[in-house]
Amino acid sequence: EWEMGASYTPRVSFHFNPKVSNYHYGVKHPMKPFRLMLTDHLVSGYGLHKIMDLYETREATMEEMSEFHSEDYINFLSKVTPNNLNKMPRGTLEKFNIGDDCPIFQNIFEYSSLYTGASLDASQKLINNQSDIAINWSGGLHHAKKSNPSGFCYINDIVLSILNLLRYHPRVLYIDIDLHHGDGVQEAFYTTDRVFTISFHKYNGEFFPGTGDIDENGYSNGKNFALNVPLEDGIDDDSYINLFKSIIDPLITSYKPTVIIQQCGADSLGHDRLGCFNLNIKAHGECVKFVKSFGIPMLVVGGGGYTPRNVSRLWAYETGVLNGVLLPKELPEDIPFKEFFGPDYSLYPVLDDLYENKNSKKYLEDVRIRCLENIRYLQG
Ligand code: V1P
Ligand code: CA
Ligand code: ZN
Repeated sequence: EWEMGASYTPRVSFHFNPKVSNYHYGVKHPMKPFRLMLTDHLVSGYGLHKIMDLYETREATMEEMSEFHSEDYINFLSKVTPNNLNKMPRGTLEKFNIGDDCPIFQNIFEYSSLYTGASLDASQKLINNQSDIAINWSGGLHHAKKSNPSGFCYINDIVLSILNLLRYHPRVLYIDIDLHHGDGVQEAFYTTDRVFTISFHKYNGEFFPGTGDIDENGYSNGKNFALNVPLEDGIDDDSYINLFKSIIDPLITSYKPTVIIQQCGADSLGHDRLGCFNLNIKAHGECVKFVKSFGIPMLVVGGGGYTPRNVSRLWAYETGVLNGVLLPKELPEDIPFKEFFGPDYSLYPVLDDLYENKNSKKYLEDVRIRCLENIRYLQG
C-alpha cells in the first residue's frame, strides 16, 4: 500500500563514545547503558561502521546545558555524588525528584554530559550540512525537565539539540515512538509554532508519565503544533505502521519541516521489560524508513528500551535502514557477548506473541480522524 519515497543514499554520521555504556543506574534499575555497547558491537560486526562517518563524542558543557536547564539544577547535578547526597540541605532530594526512577549514581554528570554532547554534535553536523542523517543511540532522554530529572532522564539532550537546530532551521518536527509520552520535549515547545511535537505512546492516565492525552495540542502560538497518539496495550505491527504513516505523511506535507528529529525508544517493542506493545523490529524500523523517505535531514536518537538484547538488535537494524542496507538475519560471527542473542541468534526474533491487541479498529480509526483534523488546522 505504501510506496517508498525516491530512495537516496544519505551521508550518515554515527555519534558514539564507548565510555557512555559504562555507567550504572543501579543493579535493580531497568535502564542499562550497557545496551549501547551491545548495539555498537552489532553495528560494527555488520560492517556499518565502514559506510558511515564515525565521531567519538565529547561532553557537553554546563553552558550548553543551561540553554534549557536551570543553573541551580545543573550545579546540583555536577556536584552530587552517592557519598555527599545525604549531606545536601534538607529537601534537596524532593526538590530535584531524586529517588528510584532517577537515582544518584557514580559519575552521573559525566554520563549526562556525554549523551548530551553526542546529540549536540549530531545536530551540528546537520546544521553544517556535513550529514543528511546523524545518529546518537545514547540520546533521546525525553522526560528531563528544566529544573529536575524525570523517568531515568537527567539532561534533555533532545530539547537542547532542537534549540541548537532552531538557530538555523525555521521549522523542526519532533517524532517520538518510545512507549512513553515525550512530555519533556512537548512541554519545552508547547507555546511555539516553530517546533511540532508528536508522540505515540501507551496512555491510560496512570501509565508513566501520566500525560499525553489526545486533547493536548499546544497553547498560544503553539496551538495545534503538538499532537498526541494515545494507545492501549498490545498494538501490533500493521495497526501501528498504518496509523503512523497515515498521520506522519500529511503532517510532513503540511508542516514542511526543514529538519526532523526522531526518538526511537525501543520499549515499544514486544517483550520489553517495562513495555506492553507487540511490535517487531521490522515494524519499528518501518517507521524510521518512512520518515527517511521524505529526504529531509534527520537527527535520530535512542531513548527507552529495557530488554538489552532486543534494544541492540533494533538499533543495529535501524542503523542499517538509515544507510539503506537490509541486514541479514544471521548475526555477525565472533562478536563479543554473542551469547546474549541466543537461543535464536537472529536479528529478527519473534516479539509479537505476548499481548492481546486492546486497540479496536474503531478506537484506532477515531484516533486517526482526530489527529488528521488537527493537522488540517495547519493549512489555516
Ligand atoms: O512509574 C513510574 C513512577 C514511579 N512510581 C512512583 C511512578 N516510573 C516508571 C518510569 C518509566 C521511565 C521510562 C523512561 C523512558 O521513556 C525514556 C528513557 O523510556 C518506572 C517503571 C515502569 N514500569 O513504568 N520506573 C520503574 N519502572 C523502575 C523499576 C525499578 C527500578 C527503578 C524504576
Ligand atoms: Ca512516545
Ligand atoms: Zn520509554
